[in-house]
Amino acid sequence: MEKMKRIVGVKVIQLDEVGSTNEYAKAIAHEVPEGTVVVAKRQTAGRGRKGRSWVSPKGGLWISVILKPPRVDQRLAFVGALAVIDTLADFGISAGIKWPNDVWVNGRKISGILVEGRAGEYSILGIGLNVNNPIPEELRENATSMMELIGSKLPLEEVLKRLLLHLDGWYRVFLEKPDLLMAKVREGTFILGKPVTVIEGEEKIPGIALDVLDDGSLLIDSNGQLKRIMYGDVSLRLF
Ligand code: BT5
Repeated sequence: MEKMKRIVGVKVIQLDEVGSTNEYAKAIAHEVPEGTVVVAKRQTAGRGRKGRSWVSPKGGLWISVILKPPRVDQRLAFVGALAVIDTLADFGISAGIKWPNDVWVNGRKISGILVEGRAGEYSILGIGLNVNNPIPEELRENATSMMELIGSKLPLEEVLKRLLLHLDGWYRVFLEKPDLLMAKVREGTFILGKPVTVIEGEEKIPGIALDVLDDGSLLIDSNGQLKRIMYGDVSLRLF
């Protein structure tokens, strides 16, 4: 069932259940104004990047924001990540960005972001944030939720409200002062200066993460060679 509500001035379409809020958002993107948000209590086919799945039972925040910037820009993922970090801070949780699209707390993932779009038409900023939802056994080692960190259930609508306010702020920064957005990303990225392995396509590249460049790419020093990674998966190496 679809309900429409305004939260902090934002048009929010609320669904009880959907396959993926990103898919739903894409289907209606042409008919709704920029900034419209789709939120579902539960996703049955939540998606991550590269066809991976995103576990989305009741209790979490699963949202997609329909945006219409001049072009599809992967840096929109940072708008999502910084808004999630600020939202977590509002509830006393300190979090960092794991390039390119995750938010982590104490070595575990609390939020994942998926940007998809069609050039010249729309961009969908999908955000999954574990709030009160249970974390399945197989993800426990690497994933956490706000409830687990705080020790009690959180008011989901209040978390959504905070997230929407921060998204509005960071989206404006992205449009008007992208340099400031990227400076904040660098500040919030905890892998910088650390040994990492980057998986880019079929390739596994070991190196030291040096910087996030203004275009959003990751600069690493791989055995003395500088490499710019546009899109990939990063894991921290212990040695
Ligand atoms: C992501 O992909 O992290 C992007 C996730 C985006 C989810 C949102 S929810 C609203 C919107 N609608 C959608 O259908 N998607 C977006 P990736 O970097 O590929 O990470 C996926 C991996 O994260 C999986 O392979 C699991 O290992 C792990 N994972 C799955 N569900 C998780 C969860 N709830 N919490 C933490 N980790 C999870």
